[in-house]
Amino acid sequence: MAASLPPVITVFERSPDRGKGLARDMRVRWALEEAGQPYEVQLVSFDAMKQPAHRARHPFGQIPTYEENGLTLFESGAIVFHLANTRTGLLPDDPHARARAVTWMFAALNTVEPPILDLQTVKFQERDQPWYAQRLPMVEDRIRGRLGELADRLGDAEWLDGAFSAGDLLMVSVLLRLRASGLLDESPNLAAYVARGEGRPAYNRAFDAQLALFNSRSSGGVGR
Ligand code: GTB
Repeated sequence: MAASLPPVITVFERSPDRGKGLARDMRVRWALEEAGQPYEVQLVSFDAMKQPAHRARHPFGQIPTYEENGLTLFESGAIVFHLANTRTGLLPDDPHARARAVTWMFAALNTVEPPILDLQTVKFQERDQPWYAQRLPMVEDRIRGRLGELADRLGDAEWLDGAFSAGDLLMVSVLLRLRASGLLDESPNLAAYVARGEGRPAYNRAFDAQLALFNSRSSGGVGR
């Protein structure tokens, strides 16, 4: 039987986050590492992302995408879900525990990430608007509300529902985007939860791979 080729993911040719691991290929890389699945990367420029060849993979002209054995996927959450369903180590076997872990995947992407994305929009695209100073604290307070609820549920548990799962992988990935804002540090148990995620060997392999890529594409590379 012919050996199957490793999956290929698309990533920024030169990530605008300068290797901080904030682009959404990082969560896919992390899931691949948790599953022990070797993979290859295909670099795409901002220009190439909008060309028909890439839009055939991704209708919205973005990264990441995932290709394996004739299957093409986009949306980081769907890719992580596919990996969780086809490999071990990302979802529990017990059907109820599995359904709850999937619920946390959705919660990360549908309930926790949207206000965090609003904050990015305010900070990076709306700074020159006359209403910026009013809008910023409103968005920050919405995030505080969500983080408070999440912190209450997590309590002093290690992970959201028993053993580490793809739900934690996505939740930690989403929360990491808040680090620069200081909001995460207002909830010490969430900050510790994120640090636990970042401490996982699979996270570190994924982080180092994307950083090495960024440094190899840049003059005067950066560190962690
Ligand atoms: N919902 C999709 C998913 O989860 O896969 C969203 C995909 C997405 O937003 N992709 C972004 C992209 O391709 C990269 S990750 N953008 C190019 C475009 O739309 O033209 C978002 C991102 C970008 C930059 C930083 N950063 O510089 O810190 C962080 C995250």
